[in-house]
Amino acid sequence: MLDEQVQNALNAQIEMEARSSHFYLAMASWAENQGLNGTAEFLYRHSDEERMHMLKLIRFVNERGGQAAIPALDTPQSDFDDLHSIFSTLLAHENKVTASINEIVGLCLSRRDYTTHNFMQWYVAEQIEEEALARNILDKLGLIGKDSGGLYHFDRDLGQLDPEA
Ligand code: OFO
Repeated sequence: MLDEQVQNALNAQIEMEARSSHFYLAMASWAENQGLNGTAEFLYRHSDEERMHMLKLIRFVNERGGQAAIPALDTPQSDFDDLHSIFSTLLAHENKVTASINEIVGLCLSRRDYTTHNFMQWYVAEQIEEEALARNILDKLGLIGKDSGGLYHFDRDLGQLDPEA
């Protein structure tokens, strides 16, 4: 049986992953409406990936004899100034997700739930990738500045980038 505190923390994480998916969906839609089709593709895939993170948690909670809670979601921010604001918002959001995952890992140790601790290692590794990717994209945007040719190539390249890679 899943420890109640651990279950509550995992259910809060399910909500966080669902909000990530919803948030990146709003960003993808904004990018598509700006004609930034490569960025939109990348963000649509990123949104799908977050849904997969949520699903993985739901299934784990249920498999361990707990009850996964499916959350209601608020309307996410849907208007952005530019790509820099999109990706800095995304990085700030991922930093919060990392902090939340670290809290769960700490809780698992204090509750001696080594099974969930082991399961959460996948998320720990995933957050390293997600933060590095967002930082890398922001660095590229910084190099491009206001150069529209650079932006064209950036958008095209991002469309081919796998957020999972
Ligand atoms: Fe699920 O990693 Fe981002 O939020």
